[in-house]
Amino acid sequence: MGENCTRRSFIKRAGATAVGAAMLGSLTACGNSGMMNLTADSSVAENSTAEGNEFYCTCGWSCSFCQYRIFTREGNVAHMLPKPDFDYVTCLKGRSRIQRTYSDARVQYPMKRVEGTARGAGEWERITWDEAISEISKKWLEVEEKYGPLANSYYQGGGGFQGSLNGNAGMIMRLFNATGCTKWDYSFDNATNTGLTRGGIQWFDQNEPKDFVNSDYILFFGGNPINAQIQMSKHLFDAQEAGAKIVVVDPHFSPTAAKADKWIPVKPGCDAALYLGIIKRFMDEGTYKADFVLNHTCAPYLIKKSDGMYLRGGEYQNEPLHVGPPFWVTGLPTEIDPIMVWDEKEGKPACFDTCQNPAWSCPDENYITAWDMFKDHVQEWTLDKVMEVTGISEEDFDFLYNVLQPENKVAHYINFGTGAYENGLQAAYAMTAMIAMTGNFGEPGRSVGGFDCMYGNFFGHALTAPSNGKMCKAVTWLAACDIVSTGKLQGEDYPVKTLWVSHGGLIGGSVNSGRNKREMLDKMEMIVVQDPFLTDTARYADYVLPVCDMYEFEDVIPLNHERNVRITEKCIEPMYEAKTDSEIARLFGEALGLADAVCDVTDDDWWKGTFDDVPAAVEHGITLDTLRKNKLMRYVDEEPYIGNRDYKNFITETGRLMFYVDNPTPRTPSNFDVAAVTEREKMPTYFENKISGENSEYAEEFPLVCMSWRNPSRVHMTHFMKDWARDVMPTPTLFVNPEDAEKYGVEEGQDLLITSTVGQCVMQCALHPGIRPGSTVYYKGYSETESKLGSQGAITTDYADAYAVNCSFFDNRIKIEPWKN
Ligand SMILES: Nc1nc2c(c(=O)[nH]1)N[C@H]1C(S)=C(S)[C@@H](COP(=O)(O)OP(=O)(O)OC[C@H]3O[C@@H](n4cnc5c(=O)[nH]c(N)nc54)[C@H](O)[C@@H]3O)O[C@H]1N2
Ligand SMILES: Nc1nc2c(c(=O)[nH]1)N[C@H]1C(S)=C(S)[C@@H](COP(=O)(O)OP(=O)(O)OC[C@H]3O[C@@H](n4cnc5c(=O)[nH]c(N)nc54)[C@H](O)[C@@H]3O)O[C@H]1N2
Ligand code: SF4
Ligand SMILES: [Mo]
Repeated sequence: MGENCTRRSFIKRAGATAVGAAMLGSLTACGNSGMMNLTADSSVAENSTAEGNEFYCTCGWSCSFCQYRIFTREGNVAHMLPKPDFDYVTCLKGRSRIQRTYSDARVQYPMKRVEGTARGAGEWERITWDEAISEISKKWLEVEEKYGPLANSYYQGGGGFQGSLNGNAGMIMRLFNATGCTKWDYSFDNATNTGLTRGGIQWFDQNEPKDFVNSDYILFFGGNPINAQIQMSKHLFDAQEAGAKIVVVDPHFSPTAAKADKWIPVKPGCDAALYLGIIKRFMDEGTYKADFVLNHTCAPYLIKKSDGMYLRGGEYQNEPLHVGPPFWVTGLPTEIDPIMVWDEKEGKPACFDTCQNPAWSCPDENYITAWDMFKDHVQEWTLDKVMEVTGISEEDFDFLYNVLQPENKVAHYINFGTGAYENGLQAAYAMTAMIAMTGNFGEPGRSVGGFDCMYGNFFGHALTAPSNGKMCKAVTWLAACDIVSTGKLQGEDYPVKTLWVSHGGLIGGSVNSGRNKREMLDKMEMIVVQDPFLTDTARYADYVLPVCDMYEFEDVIPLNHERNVRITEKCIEPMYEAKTDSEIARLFGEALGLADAVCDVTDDDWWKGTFDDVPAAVEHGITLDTLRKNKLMRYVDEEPYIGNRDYKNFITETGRLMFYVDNPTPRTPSNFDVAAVTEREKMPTYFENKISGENSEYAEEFPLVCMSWRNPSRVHMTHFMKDWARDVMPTPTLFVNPEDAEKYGVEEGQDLLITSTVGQCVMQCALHPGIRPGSTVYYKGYSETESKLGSQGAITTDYADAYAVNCSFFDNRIKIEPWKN
């Protein structure tokens, strides 16, 4: 298939503007063999009928959900500016969406792999929508008939569009739920959340970033907002100007550490040990906030020494169930079997929620309080041991301990960096326990939270439940290869034969792409990818369906971080033959015989369900119509919003923070050995990571720990085509400390052959003294088409923790050598 610059005639007309000129500059060079597509038919967009020339669009990627003013000319997007009353400026990534939209990487028509050619070979046949729908549905139904509904499977990522109707939790989920197919749980971004949730912190009930100005310290754990939430970081600088100190705990001198007042370097994957050491110090010196610990944590709860379970009212005194806190997910009332505490005055166990005099310690030798249990547990974390395991200096340890003192107003900002290891859940669980010592939240300047663009959707998604009552069955993608080879997970049948992907790319977005291709994708009887662009994953499909991108449809995007909802307006007609995800869901709903279950919901129903069911929306008059008028609306009155006031929002059974959990459960079932690691789960525990750990069995052969940073010029894999953002950093790069470069005989600018425990790729060497010696960092987001050999997705392990079941992207080791092509 030949290459061509698809937008030639549009550019000619727009050429008078600076935008047009810049486009021309980069597009004349267009010619990346990986981005071959069918011959373009540019007349479609040029005959566009969209009216007017100024719109508001929300960049619904997983970084900041910025809302922008978009200018169109003759039905094409010509320019993008900040919204007049908006705090932020446009970012280069968002701005280059204009070029991306018109790039030749756009999927223009439904396409089918040419029969007899290999997957990924790039030979496509153009088919009509009718043909695509009928062939795909026919195969889907045949497979379902022969092997049952779970034989069809659906994968979606986390980085794609997050709109309510057309995003990954929109109509498309209603369709797949209605089929009752297997749904792959992408299994990233989960360890931190699972650890915080186990401890009881609702990550996303945080103070708005605007409130940073009220803090004495803003403390970053595994977060790099200068790359990853660039728009939010404005509030950091405002706070710094107002006198707040920024403190960053990070193995590397990251771009955020570079802007900080204090950088605390630690060894990778050791944070849990650091936090346990700080907890011990709080306990040793009695500086914890005692009334908070006693009344808002599990400290006084009684554990039976006989079996390690909590003593409960039902067992102890036939106590009827008590009213518990409303269930945080649904808001519905709960009933609980109350945990007992030791009533100091009465000298016997009493229910935690009625006892006025709970004791810190229990004199009855049958029981031990969670406080005493945890105190024993952390004793091993002496300063010397913490320094040895984490590499922190005594001075930095003291500094952190002093910063965390309850009298300081601290904003704890927790992101994903500590979570991308086997022990990532424990890092977050330990962090919860550390914060439990100070109760430092719920007021201006005091908060716990982090990046939550995608995960704090205040709408819920009521209409993803189809009328036929069916639901997908979620299983972890990390088990996909094993499931396909055995047909089973934990004894249950998953005879998976087909795969459908939307809103994500498992090649590159997930781990160990080499194995996934060989053992999963290559075994599929049909792969369908629904994406606006010909991504690595789309190129590996049998059918590719063209989807509308931002600018081409109307939708609504909530930004929990700032407690508001934004509209994104349709400003051009769908490009080529692209359809919106909701339209595609309805078309396949009909073709799969599920019209009654899927298509009975109109767009109007969707919006009604979205807003009318959410009290905060009703209270604030938010409907699609008011949003069309106002463009952005807040759904809380308070500004800045302060999370978890009065400590009412801890999301555990008893509404208290927990550092002892008697029945820890894995986040989701997997093929990892749960029984082997159960004991360590009850209390926050440090264990060494299997791969990146210093004493790892892999350390000798693969001496360098390898992890990724968010790419300042890309959002995940969305800029592999020629656009302005890609021009900034066009080459996959590995940052290496100069000491290591010398040790391993590599040089600046050299192509490096990188070999990990599972695969290989080539990246260019860049020397960076800010990278911790013994480890390396790459900017993620490069596609296979941009790599000289292999790809970044091929070098990450699919080994993970049995409880977190979360991609250990950073729990990785490599060896490097100059690449001889
Ligand atoms: N090595 C390494 N790998 C990582 C990570 C890491 O730190 N290191 N981080 C992981 C994390 S946290 C994440 S969230 C993932 C992200 O991984 P993915 O979720 O796979 O992210 P993307 O590659 O951005 O895929 C999103 C896709 O959705 C498409 N898309 C955009 N808008 C629409 C739309 O409206 N409809 C449809 N159907 N498609 C649309 C885009 O073109 C793109 O192909 O990457 C993970 N992978
Ligand atoms: N430009 C851009 N922005 C994005 C995205 C993107 O693709 N591009 N993706 C979005 C998505 S989906 C996500 S999930 C977020 C992720 O946002 P972040 O979690 O902020 O980003 P990361 O780069 O994954 O890692 C954060 C930091 O953790 C550090 N780190 C690594 N190991 C450790 C450790 O053991 N201990 C500690 N304390 N720190 C460690 C890293 O050095 C890095 O500085 O970014 C979002 N924003
Ligand atoms: S790429 Fe991210 S930071 Fe840039 S405009 Fe889009 S949402 Fe905002
Ligand atoms: Mo993510």
